[in-house]
Amino acid sequence: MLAPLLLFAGVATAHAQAGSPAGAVPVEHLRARRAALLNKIGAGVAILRSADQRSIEADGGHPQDSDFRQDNDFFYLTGLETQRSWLVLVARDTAPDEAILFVPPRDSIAERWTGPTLGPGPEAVALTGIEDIRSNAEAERDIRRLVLRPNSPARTHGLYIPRGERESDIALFRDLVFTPSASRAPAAIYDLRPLLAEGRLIKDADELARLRRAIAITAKAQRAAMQALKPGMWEYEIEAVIEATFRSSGAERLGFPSIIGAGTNATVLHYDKSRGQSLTGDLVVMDIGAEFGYYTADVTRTAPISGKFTARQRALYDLVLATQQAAIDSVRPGVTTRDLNRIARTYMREHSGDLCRPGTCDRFFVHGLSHWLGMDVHDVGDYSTAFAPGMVLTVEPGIYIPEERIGIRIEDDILVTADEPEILSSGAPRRPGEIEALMKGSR
Ligand SMILES: [Mn+2]
Repeated sequence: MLAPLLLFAGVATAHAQAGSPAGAVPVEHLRARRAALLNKIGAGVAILRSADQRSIEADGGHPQDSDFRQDNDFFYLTGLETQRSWLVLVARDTAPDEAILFVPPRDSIAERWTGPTLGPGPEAVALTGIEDIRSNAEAERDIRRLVLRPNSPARTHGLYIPRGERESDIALFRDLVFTPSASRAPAAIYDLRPLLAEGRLIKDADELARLRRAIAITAKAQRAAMQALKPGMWEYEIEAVIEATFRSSGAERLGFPSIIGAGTNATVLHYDKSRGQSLTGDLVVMDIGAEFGYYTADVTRTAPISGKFTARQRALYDLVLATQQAAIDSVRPGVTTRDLNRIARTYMREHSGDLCRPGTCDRFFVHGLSHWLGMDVHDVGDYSTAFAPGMVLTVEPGIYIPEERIGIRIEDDILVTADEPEILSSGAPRRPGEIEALMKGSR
């Protein structure tokens, strides 16, 4: 071990993301994302705030991961993991657009505790492609002046901020929205979030690379879990296999709390307690997602704890699988999630046969079929948007019959292309024969 004095001998110059398994976001992508947003705004000023470090004591969090995760929109536009930072984008009709970034100056005392940070300087310029990077020391005052000066596009066209819960928590937003003097107020206040959501809906090459990694890691965890399953196993033991695979594969966080439900718990849609013990003959629903480089997977598999589906389980499973396939086959540009949902429910109803008498099995399909996937597991984006190449969505039908201890959900992550959709999560087996073969091979 090194003596403490040696440990503290120098302040490294490495930036905050150094060593991230996902690496930095290429600058050309960051520039293109900002340019697309500025283009949507046309004329006006947009302001975004970074996330802050969380206090485990004050914020009621739990020490399960690091104390900081960047705000998704801020990361999307800057690629930075700096705290207490601001991004100001100025869109003009005539003059060139402008980007100004405020980040905390480096602090050698603080860095002894939390490691090297990225201050204003050439390294930050190179990482972000933003030329104008300033210290955040007086950021709120500086931004207020910038926004409210007489020729500001905010005064002539409007101010764009993320409206909602953070608006009243942040003093600068509060000042600009609720109490500007009448003679110096922004022309109008707009919500920045829908414009950002439009951009984030279509994944660029770097986003897709991160998503593919998150999904590949999650598929690997599904296979590891299937190989580990045995009757009597506790749900938390299954969860441990999954999350060990995530971490050992470079995933830095969970995209959401793992849902591992055996038997009756498999019929509880967002069951995340993982306290139950499996019984021989149970089905286990595993709805999991690793986060890699700020992007999360969301893949669900249902496996028989004993290694083989019963005839009844198999018949219901085959119906869910065929329903899912019918929906996936219908993913094409121009289709909407509403169309897909109708296609899936109609398919399940028409192919139920006698399985769910009296009535049809779609009455046990009690949740939505699809959601957008990206930086958030239920990613941003308007659900009436017609599919276009580069969008990623889940397709996840299910059947839940608590009286029979049967819960089945199959969920895959689908990339919309100009033609056939791509199943990004095909690394996790979903045909019953493949699942049984994988489980048998491990016994
Ligand atoms: Mn999902």
